[in-house]
Formats: sequence, C-alpha cells, structure tokens
Amino acid sequence: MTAGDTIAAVSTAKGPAAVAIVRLSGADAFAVAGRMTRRPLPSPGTFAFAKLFRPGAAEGDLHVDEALVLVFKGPRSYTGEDVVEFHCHGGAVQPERVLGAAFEAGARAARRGEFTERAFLNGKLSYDEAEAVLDLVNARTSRAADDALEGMAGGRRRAVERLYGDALSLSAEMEHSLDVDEEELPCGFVARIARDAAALRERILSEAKKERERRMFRRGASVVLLGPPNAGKSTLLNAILGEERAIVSGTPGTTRDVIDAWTDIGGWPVRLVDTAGVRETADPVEARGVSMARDEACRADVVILLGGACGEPFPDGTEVVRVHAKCDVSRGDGLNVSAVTGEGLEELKASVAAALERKAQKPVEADGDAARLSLLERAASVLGDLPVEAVPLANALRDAAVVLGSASGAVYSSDLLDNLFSRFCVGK
Ligand SMILES: Nc1nc2c(ncn2[C@@H]2O[C@H](COP(=O)(O)OP(=O)(O)OP(=O)(O)O)[C@@H](O)[C@H]2O)c(=O)[nH]1
Ligand SMILES: [Mg+2]
Repeated sequence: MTAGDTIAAVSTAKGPAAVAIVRLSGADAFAVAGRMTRRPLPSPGTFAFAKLFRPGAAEGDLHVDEALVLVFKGPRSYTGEDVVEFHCHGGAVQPERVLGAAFEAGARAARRGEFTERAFLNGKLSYDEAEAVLDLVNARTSRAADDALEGMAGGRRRAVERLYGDALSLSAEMEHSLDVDEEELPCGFVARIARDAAALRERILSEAKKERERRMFRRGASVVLLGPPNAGKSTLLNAILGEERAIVSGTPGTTRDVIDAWTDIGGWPVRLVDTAGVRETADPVEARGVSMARDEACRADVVILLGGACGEPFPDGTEVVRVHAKCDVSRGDGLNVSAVTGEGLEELKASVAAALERKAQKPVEADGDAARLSLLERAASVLGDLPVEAVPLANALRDAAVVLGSASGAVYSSDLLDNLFSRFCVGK
C-alpha cells in the first residue's frame, strides 16, 4: 500500500437515505472516475450530472446509478490529493454498487480514517485538527460539537503553541539572567519571573481541564438511578428524557432489567440508566435485576440515589446525588423532586451536571488519547511549588518548555497516529 494509490469509500452512513456520497482520493482519482462516467469529468470546482457505469460493462449495458459528480483538484481538496465525489442515491444497495464500480475501475477500499490521515500527511490538517474532526463526527451534544469545531479551526493547537511560546520566552529570559551579574538585573527580577511562571502554570492547568472535559465528551458519562422498589426511578428517567422510555406502575418490582438511553445533561453526553428496585427477593429474575443494578451503580460516574440506603458504599470517586422523590406527596432529606409537578427537575439536572464537571477532572486511567493531557500535566507539575531562586526556576522553565514543545505537536509517534485514525469510520 503506497500513499499514492487511489482509495474509495462510502462517506455517508448506511441505511435508507435520499443521497449517499462515494468518495475517491489519490493520484488516479480522475482516471478512475473517468472510467466510470465514460465521458470527461467536470472541471475542478464545478459539478455535473452523469450516469455511472462499471468499467467492464458492455456498450448498451445498464448503468449502476446516476450521480452528481464533484471534482476537486489537489491540493485544494480535503485530503490534499485529487478527489472525486459521487453524490449518488442512498439506501442499502446503490452506494455499495457505485463503490464496487470504483474498485473495478482501479480504486482500493479505504481504511478507517484514511481520508483524514492523508489530509494530515499532506499537511492539510494538524494532529489536533484531525482529532477535532473525529470529535465532531462523534459528538453527542451541542457542547461537544462546539468544542470540536473550535478545535478544527485550530483552537487546540494554538492554545498549546501559545503556552509553549510563553514558556520558551520566560525560559530564555531566565537563562539570560544567569549569565549577567545580579546587580545588572532589574529589581525584583526573579520574583517577577516566578510570578509569570505561576501564571503560566494556571493556564496550563486550565488547558488540561479542557482536555479532560474532551475525554468525557468522547466516552460519555453514565448516570444511574438507584433506589428501593417504587421509589419513582422509572418515572424520573422518563421525566428527564421527556419520553416514556420505561414502564411505570404502583407495583413494587416493576423494573427488572437495566434500561438506558442517551441524553444531554448540561452539555455532557449522558447514558442515563434506570435499574430494578433494590430489595431482598426470592424471585431469581428480580434478584438478577437487583444485582445488575448494583453493578451499574458501581461503574457509574454519578448515582442518583432515591430513598435511602442501597448497596453503599460506592467505589471511590463515585458522585452521589441524593434525591427525595415524589415531593408533591411528602418532603424529606436530599433534593426534593417531583416528576409529577416538575418541581426540582431542573435543580436535579444542574446537580448532575455539576457532579459531572467534578468527575471530568478526576484522574482516570490513561489511554490512547491521553498523550496531550499527560504532557500538560507534566508541564504543570514541573512548574508547581517553585522557590523564588534563579537556578531552580531556570531549570523548571527549561523542562516545562521542552514538555510543552512536544505537546504542541511537532513530532508524533506512529502509534499515536494509528490510534487516532483507527478511531474514525471508513470514509472519513
Ligand atoms: N405523586 C407522585 N407519584 C409518583 C412520582 N413519581 C413516581 N410516582 C408513582 O410512584 C409509583 C412507582 O413509580 P416507578 O417510577 O415505577 O418507581 P420505580 O422506582 O421505578 O419502581 P420499581 O421499578 O418497582 O423499582 C408509580 O405509581 C408512580 O406513578 C411523583 O413524583 N409524584
Ligand atoms: Mg422502575
């Protein structure tokens, strides 16, 4: 596989749809497309309507589809290479048939994220921008999408580059001061550099905070409703979702399974989970549900606890929001909420959002996309608790500048790149 070969994929989601896009990219993209249209392609930057054929089809054979053909001449394309897009008919059959014709015409199947990988390799996108593209197509909430869009516009890269630049200039000032006589330095010079280093550290920490939030946007958070039977868990699930997702009844033990749905709480993508009421029971099916409820609570980022003790203590780091439900009937300890009148619902969502805000900042296990975060954390720790003395300050600033330099991303390992692009879908 060379970078020069021409790749093809369906870039739109599978399933019934009016339109699907089949995309070609590579040195031979125009030739491959020409074998399919059997007539000259529209000039770059314009489009034309054309019938698409299998290259091997005989004269008079039926075409595979009719499509809008868009031509982009490299480097003015998404990948930086020659690109052709066929906006063909959607559905279960047509996009795959057009793709099949493209393979017969000389293209090969694109790997996951290969279009974006080529854009990166051709200098069309930085690592951070490519990562932001991935975040955007996977975004589950508007807030996550906004953050990704800012990243695509270069926001993440510029933020770290600025930190790097500022660390470099502080470091240079400090190094220079070591070479001159102390009397020549302005009064309070070292104290001023120490203050600037502390301010730089705050900015690094705030960038690290955003990076942690991004990780929460990516993985989503799980918020589990837990409590005894009839506490009102399913009713609360339905009220938060604004739809009747779970069965509600006055009979204790109504919910026996784990019921979940994705929703947006305060901009966080949340998997909201309803569980079986926790109680001792002789019914093996219900007992299984209760044990699943406890498991979900142990894995949860936030537990919304209704009415009393239920299998606590939870693991360290679990955020617990205590709710007194049915507050239209009686009031009690914790957040008073009524799914019937709606009282306390907004407060509950705000408490959950605040708990998620805290949770996002707690340390989690490092994984493939933690590289920038751990570099930022290292730079912050290097600059932590500095004495107001020239030599340790100079050393710390030099170390911080080196670490921020790699965080700003001039150099990436191939593992890091593989990890990023394999998280894309085919066709992106
Ligand atoms: N008045 C009032 N009734 C409620 C409220 N929330 C739930 N209920 C009622 O309480 C009963 C139990 O509600 P569910 O939501 O099924 O309770 P649950 O905790 O899911 O119960 P299990 O699935 O059995 O564990 C139902 O009759 C609901 O209509 C509320 O805010 N106010
Ligand atoms: Mg229930």
